[in-house]
Amino acid sequence: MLLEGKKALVMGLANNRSIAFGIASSLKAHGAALAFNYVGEAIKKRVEPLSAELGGEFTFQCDVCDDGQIDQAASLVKEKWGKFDILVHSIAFANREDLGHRFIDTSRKGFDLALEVSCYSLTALCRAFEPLFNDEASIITMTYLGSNKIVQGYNVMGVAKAALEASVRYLAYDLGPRGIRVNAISAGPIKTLAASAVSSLKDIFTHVAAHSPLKRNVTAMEVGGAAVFLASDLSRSVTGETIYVDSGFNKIGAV
Ligand code: 1JT
Repeated sequence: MLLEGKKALVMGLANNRSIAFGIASSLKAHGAALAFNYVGEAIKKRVEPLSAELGGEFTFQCDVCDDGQIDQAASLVKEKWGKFDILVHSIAFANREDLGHRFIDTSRKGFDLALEVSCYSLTALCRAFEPLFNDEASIITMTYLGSNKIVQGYNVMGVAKAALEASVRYLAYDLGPRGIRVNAISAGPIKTLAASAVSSLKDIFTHVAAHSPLKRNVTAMEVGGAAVFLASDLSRSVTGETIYVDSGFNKIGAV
């Protein structure tokens, strides 16, 4: 098995439709041990049964906006596992009012919040976990096409994902000397809890199914396949990269 003996921390699981769930299932299928975070009591109630279903070894509270909780998470992971091999960052947030309307209307607070949760959190987690990563560890985050193309309504999330993809490159540079790799997966639209916040997404699903090279949408399990590749030794020279798992949609100019 590709990930036998590897330990994977999966951050951002909300329910069984989460991209984090597809990734965790795939990592487990290839032999990885798992642990999950949750943000508050409501999410904890959902994460614990899913963690049990996936044979998770422990769960822990970690709100990525709170440095104290990040430090506590690092202490707990150190106590439970010592070192670990795979970090999955599948976390994003923006105020609903900042999606779907005009980007120009994004407030300072809305901008800061989206970038703090969706982008800065990756750097904060990498720094806190740096001493706990085994050499040749793999860090994986999630992004979306709206980072480098206009996707009407994605707005401040597009700006946050652009900054996230740039963060992936700089983190790859800082952690590279230890063989630690940092990559992003740019997934096509998937019907998750986050996606349900967006009314125009229905049209995007229809558009991808009609116009992408593969003429279909993607699943969280397919994203999991790319995550297994990035987590494993098969990708040992791939770092700072954004891999598209989107039925090839990003390559279309006009049809
Ligand atoms: C968030 C949300 C991050 C939805 C997201 C996301 N990354 C991708 N999606 C799906 C999506 C969203 C929009 C879109 C196209 C795809 C919602 C909660 C905050 C984090 O534009 C039409 C808006």
